[in-house]
Amino acid sequence: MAKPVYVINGPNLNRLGKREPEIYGTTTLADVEKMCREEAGSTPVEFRQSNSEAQIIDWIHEAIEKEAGGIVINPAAFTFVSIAILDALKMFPGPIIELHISNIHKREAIYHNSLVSKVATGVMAGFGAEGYRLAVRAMQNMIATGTK
Ligand code: CA2
Repeated sequence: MAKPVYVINGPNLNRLGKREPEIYGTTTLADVEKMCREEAGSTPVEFRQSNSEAQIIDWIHEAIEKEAGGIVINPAAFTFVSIAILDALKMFPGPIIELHISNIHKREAIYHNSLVSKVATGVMAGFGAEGYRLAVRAMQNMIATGTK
């Protein structure tokens, strides 16, 4: 059995497709989960969302314990403020993809300084919800090639 890929989503992303479609599109998080599972094929996907920083940290610890193949994470607003999430990700030995639906660099300055980028293997932003499909594909390639 292939090692699972964790896809972890941060605060407010449960509202995806329901608010601010001009920035985040009309795809819902349930649609995103389906896309990730389709793209992953036989690779198991642990798809999670929480508005709580503590819960996200616990899931990163779970990914470490379960020896996950990789983590795709959209930490949403925690990206820019959470040293605790950064510290948890530092403990994960495999590849990490930081993903944002919008192009954070084109937005206001508060969205420019990602803490998570300091530990991510790769960073993706601005591909809309489709970015998740691309991220799962990229993650499978990282796992297959041993990229960290
Ligand atoms: O573009 C992204 O994926 C973000 O991580 C989304 C975060 C924002 O703080 C980051 O800078 C970029 C905000 C998530 C808000 O989620 C919503 C979902 C649906 C409707 C409105 C907000």
